[in-house]
Formats: sequence, C-alpha cells, structure tokens
Amino acid sequence: MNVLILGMDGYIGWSLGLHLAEKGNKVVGVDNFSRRRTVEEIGSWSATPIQTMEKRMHIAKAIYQDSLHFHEGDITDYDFIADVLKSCEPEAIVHLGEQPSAPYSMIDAEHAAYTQQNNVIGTLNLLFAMRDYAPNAHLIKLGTMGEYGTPPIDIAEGFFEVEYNGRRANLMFPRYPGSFYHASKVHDTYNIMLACKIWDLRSTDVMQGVVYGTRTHEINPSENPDMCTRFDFDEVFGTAINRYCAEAVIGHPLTVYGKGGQTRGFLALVDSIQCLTLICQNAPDKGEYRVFNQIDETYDVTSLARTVKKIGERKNLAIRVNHVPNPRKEAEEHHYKVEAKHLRKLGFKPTRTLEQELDLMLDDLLGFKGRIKEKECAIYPKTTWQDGKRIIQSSAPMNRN
Ligand code: NAD
Ligand code: USQ
Repeated sequence: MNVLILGMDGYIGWSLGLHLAEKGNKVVGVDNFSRRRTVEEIGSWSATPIQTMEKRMHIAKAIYQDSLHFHEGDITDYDFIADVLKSCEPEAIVHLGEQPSAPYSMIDAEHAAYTQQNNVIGTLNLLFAMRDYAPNAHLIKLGTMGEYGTPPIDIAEGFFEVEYNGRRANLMFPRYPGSFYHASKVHDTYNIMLACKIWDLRSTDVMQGVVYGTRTHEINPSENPDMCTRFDFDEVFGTAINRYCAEAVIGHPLTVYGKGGQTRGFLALVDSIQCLTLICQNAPDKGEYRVFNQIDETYDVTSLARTVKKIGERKNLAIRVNHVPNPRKEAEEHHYKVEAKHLRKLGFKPTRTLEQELDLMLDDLLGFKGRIKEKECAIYPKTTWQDGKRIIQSSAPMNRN
C-alpha cells in the first residue's frame, strides 16, 4: 500500500514510518522540522538524541531498501502538498503534521495564532489537494481526546443519539477544548467532516489520548540509539507520563499539577502504531466521515505518578511525588468515561500493561540521564493559562517554518 505520512520526523510519525515500511508498504514522509525548532525555542531538546532526517533515511534505507522516502516541506504551502499528492499517489494519508502542544499554544497571541494557522490551514490545504489530486485516498487525521474536554457525561465515539423537544437524532458529540491547540483540532474536525460531505472524501478522525513510551517493534533505544524517535520532557512539549519518567531518572520530584485528579485516556506508543496501522488497512467508504476514540486505559495523573514511583523504586531510584500549582485552567476532579469500541472491533489488542511499559521506559531513559539533567531547568511548569506569560529561554529564531 502507498502511504503518505505528514509529520514523519515527529514522535509518532517516525515510529509509524518504520513500522509501515517493515510491513512492506511504500511510505513517503513529509515534514518541515518545525518541532525541532519549537523545542529549541523553549530551551529544551529530546532526551533521546535524534539523528538528522538525512542520517535517519540513510540507516532506514539499509534496512528497508526502497520502501521509505522523504520530502522536506510545509503543508501550509498548497503547491507543495499538491505536488506531493501528485507524485506519491497515496492510498492512505496519515496526517500527524501539526503543532501538538497545548502549553505552546497558550504562551501568547503569536503562539496561539501560529498554532491555529499551522494546524487549520495545513489541514485545509490537504483537503483541497485531496479533492483535486487524491479523491479516493483515505485520510487518517490525528485529532485528540482533548477535543471533547471533560464533560459531566460519558464520552461517546464521535456521535451520539440525543432527544430534544420530542425528536431524536444522531449528532456530533459536543466538543469542549481546553486550549487553543485543542481548539485547532476541533476546527479541523468540522472542516474534514464538511469535505467528506461535499466532495465525497473518506476520512477517519482519530481522537487519540496521551501517548507514552520509548519503544516500538522497530525502535529499541538501548540496542540502536540512532533509530530512536524523539522523547520530550520539558514543560511545554513533554506529556504527563513521559515527563514523570524523565523526572524520575534524574531525581526531580514528579510534577503532579494541582489536586491531580485530572483523568485522561492513555496508550503506549507501540499501541498507537498498532491502531494507526489497523486504520490504514481498513478504509471507510467514499464520502464517509468516521470517528475513532484511540485510547487503552484511563488514569488520573496522581495514580500515574504513584505507579512511576513504584516501578522506579524497584530500580533503586529515589522518587518524590509533588503537587505543584496547576499552570492550566482545567477541572482537577471530574467524571471521565470514554467509549472506545471501533478499534477493538477492527482487532486492536493492547500489547503492554502500563507497568511493563514504564519498566522499559525507565531503563531506556537511564541511558540518557545526562541529556535530561542538562535541560532540567526546562522541566518546572512556567507556561500558564491565566496570564499566558513565559520567558523564552533561548535565542533560537522564531521562524518555525
Ligand atoms: P510531533 O510534534 O512529534 O510530530 C508532528 C510533526 O509534524 C513534527 O515533526 C513537525 O515538525 C511536523 N509538522 C508540524 N507542522 C507541520 C507543517 N505545517 N508542515 C510539515 N510538517 C509539520 O507530535 P506527535 O506527538 O508525534 O503527534 C503527532 C500528531 O498526533 C499531532 O497532530 C498531535 O496533535 C496528535 N496527538 C499526539 C498525542 C501525543 O500524546 N503525542 C496525543 C494525541 C494526539
Ligand atoms: N499534567 C501533570 N503534570 C505534568 C504534565 C501534565 O499533572 O507534568 C497534567 C495536565 O495538567 C493535564 C494532563 O496531565 O491535566 C495531561 O497533560 P499532558 O501534557 O500529558 O497532555 P495534553 O496537554 O492534553 O496534550 C497531550 C499531547 C497532545 C494531545 C493530548 C491528548 O501533547 O498533542 O492532543 O495529549 S488528550 O490529553 O487526550 O487531549
């Protein structure tokens, strides 16, 4: 199968590219390397020392021969993405190429505008280019569980039946985003749904939970550090479990925000790759817009920290769990129950428990302890939802494109 991956230099994109190539697909990747620049802008780096794309492709070609190709470019440039679609003739397009950090989108007006412009216009260009050059391709778009927010009722899988004034209908489940980043995904959702309706495109909009982990079937940082995918732990780009593990290996207290009852859906990187592969293999009908909730299990962020502490202590790490003032405006205790049955129906089976994955992650990160320690100052949360201010720590250029 010909698969186009937008955002192939990223955490999930690189892992997915290797896996799909390993499975015999022809993979073409696109990236503008903005993630490398934005992480540098906020004064951090990936704990895993990621190679340049040139070196990555060189190593990958030796393993997967001609299965993997790469084009540098920006999908907010319509001509660029249209040319890629013309030359690649994809059957599936996995769109991961967006600015993915909620805190980054809350820094100030410029960062919020960049996030929404990059994400919404990039996706809009892709939809027009698909209409013109790849109308039969299957768009697999990475949305987020955060589109739904934390409503006081169970979260349905995209749509739910409602009754109002005596009439019943199947309608889109309400979206309550919690940051300008999450809002950009909601805007994408509406644009994709509309494009499927008016142009007969087909799409799976994936509401993915928080992804964690360092390994996949193709990536093992302890055995082959040159093939690592990125792993961020700073307060802007690092996500909860990944941050806790990085904090644990350097003896930094684990940073639980506020009361710590915030509950989210999580899944291991290797299982996110499993789900995205399954979705590629199972396209919807032409004109169909469908939504999959992609999570394994739900946890609150305090129990997660306690589990990291338990596994870390088995490795003789001294770990303290701290509740720090919450930089975000969010519910700290709330109902959270998610319906997620579509992927299981397609055959998704989670492969590792949280504890097994944490065990591997801590071993891998101990190998990069020096790199985490060197950027320890980027760990403590400084970006707030209230006044949005944060001090830009590096002199990296602001041009992210
Ligand atoms: P990432 O930042 O590591 O990867 C995204 C890649 O897209 C980056 O390499 C970046 O350089 C590239 N990119 C961004 N804008 C681009 C543009 N205009 N043109 C070309 N390339 C561009 O992020 P990730 O963690 O791999 O997440 C991938 C996707 O999944 C994102 O859309 C994110 O919102 C979504 N998601 C991630 C998680 C998670 O926990 N990591 C959870 C839910 C959803
Ligand atoms: N949190 C902590 N301590 C930390 C970091 C985070 O308690 O050190 C808390 C946050 O306050 C929040 C929860 O953990 O309540 C999740 O935060 P996160 O940073 O792990 O995740 P989030 O900002 O929601 O974003 C991440 C990805 C994003 C994706 C989203 C999925 O960066 O791309 O869309 O997870 S979801 O959370 O389901 O919306």
